[in-house]
Amino acid sequence: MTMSLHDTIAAIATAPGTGGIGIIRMSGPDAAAILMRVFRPAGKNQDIPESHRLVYGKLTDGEQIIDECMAVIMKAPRSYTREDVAEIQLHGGRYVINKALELCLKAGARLAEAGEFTRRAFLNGRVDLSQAESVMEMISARGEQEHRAAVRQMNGGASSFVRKFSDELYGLQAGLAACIDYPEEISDEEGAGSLREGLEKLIEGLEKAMDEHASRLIYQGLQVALIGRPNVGKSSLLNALLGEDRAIVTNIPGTTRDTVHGEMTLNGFRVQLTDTAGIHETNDPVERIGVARSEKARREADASLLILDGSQPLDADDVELLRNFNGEGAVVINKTDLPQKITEADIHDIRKDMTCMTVSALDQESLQPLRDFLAGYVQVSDQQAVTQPRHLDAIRRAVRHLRDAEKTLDSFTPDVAATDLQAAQAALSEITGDSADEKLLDKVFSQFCVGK
Ligand SMILES: Nc1nc2c(ncn2[C@@H]2O[C@H](COP(=O)(O)OP(=O)(O)OP(=O)(O)O)[C@@H](O)[C@H]2O)c(=O)[nH]1
Ligand SMILES: [Mg+2]
Repeated sequence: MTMSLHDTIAAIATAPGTGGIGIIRMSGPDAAAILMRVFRPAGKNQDIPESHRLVYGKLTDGEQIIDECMAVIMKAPRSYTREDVAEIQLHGGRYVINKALELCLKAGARLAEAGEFTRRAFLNGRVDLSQAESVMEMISARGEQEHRAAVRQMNGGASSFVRKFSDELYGLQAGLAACIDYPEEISDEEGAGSLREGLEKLIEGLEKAMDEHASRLIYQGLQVALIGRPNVGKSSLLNALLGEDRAIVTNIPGTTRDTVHGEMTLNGFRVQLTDTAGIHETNDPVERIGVARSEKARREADASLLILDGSQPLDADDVELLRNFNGEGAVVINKTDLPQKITEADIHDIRKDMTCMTVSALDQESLQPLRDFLAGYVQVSDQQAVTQPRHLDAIRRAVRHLRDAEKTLDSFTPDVAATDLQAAQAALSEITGDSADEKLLDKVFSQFCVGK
């Protein structure tokens, strides 16, 4: 997509549907002129409003009045896009808002592409690419931690971080260029030696900066599966943890046939709980599919809770599940409100290594240790790190190119190494957008909504 920065774009900035107010936003050299074709200020003064002053008036289609409204002009460069921006605040009815947009388009504006306002802010140098991205992340944040990551990025967190590495890399590139240009003064071994040291340091720094675990937690949440044989109280625990009546609970074994999902928040992170069909040998074709899904949920989860019914002695299915349990998670003995037939010691006889908790789905307070256990998985260091998936991808590629450069140094081909370093630099600059091509920008901004 190649677009002109010289035309004036318009879009509805507020969410679709009916609201208290709706906002039309325009940006570009003709924003003020177009506004004045559709907006009539109240009172005698019909001049273009002063910059950054909200003015009351009417939206008109020729002589016809469409709505009462407020309008504001923000002259460049003191605006979101650094261009002249005009906004109209109307009553938020669907008809009125669409009509207002149509009037602006008829008066000379072009409908904005997704993310085009923010793209202009980027192209005009008001924000770098990762800051532009953070706008969309702010809008789509579903939880506190996602929001926090967006704020960090909006304040230039990722960029300042990456620029530091990029500067170091420029240093190495300069050193290598000197080796290539002045072979008489710097021997290959000597040049390669100091370069290798610099590369190692840089790779180490970049690898330390990547926090894949935090990234997964922030953008996807923690996946937890509740597993166990039928009737132990998996669905009851799901409902109790969520505080809502999500899954069907009955005293009939085999009640849950399909996986049931629910989401809760711990430490500001999203935790997705998956209740599963009770696992046991069965000939019922529907149950068998359910059991297969349970096993899939367990494989895909970050952690699993193996639920046992404490009011019943361990049976063969329980023991088999215990023996085969692998990966992260814990054993949860449920129904402690009833007389108990299982102790933690029984569990540890079979699996010494597993954390074991006792709870009752009927007693919220008894669930606290379980919540605390899960909260242990959603701790991330507050250290500034790179967590945004696109940024992680760019750093991973940069590291790969740096490793290639190391290898080519071993074979004393400095010009090949120079190409690798350049490729690494290019990958890093994708994060800040310092040398972003159209394709990359299209990819980033296509995820935006129109009007932002
Ligand atoms: N007393 C007591 N009963 C419980 C507790 N948890 C669950 N139950 C009961 O145990 C029975 C089975 O509960 P469910 O939550 O449906 O069990 P499930 O593990 O999901 O069972 P399936 O879906 O068949 O695999 C129901 O009658 C629940 O009311 C508990 O902590 N204490
Ligand atoms: Mg169930």
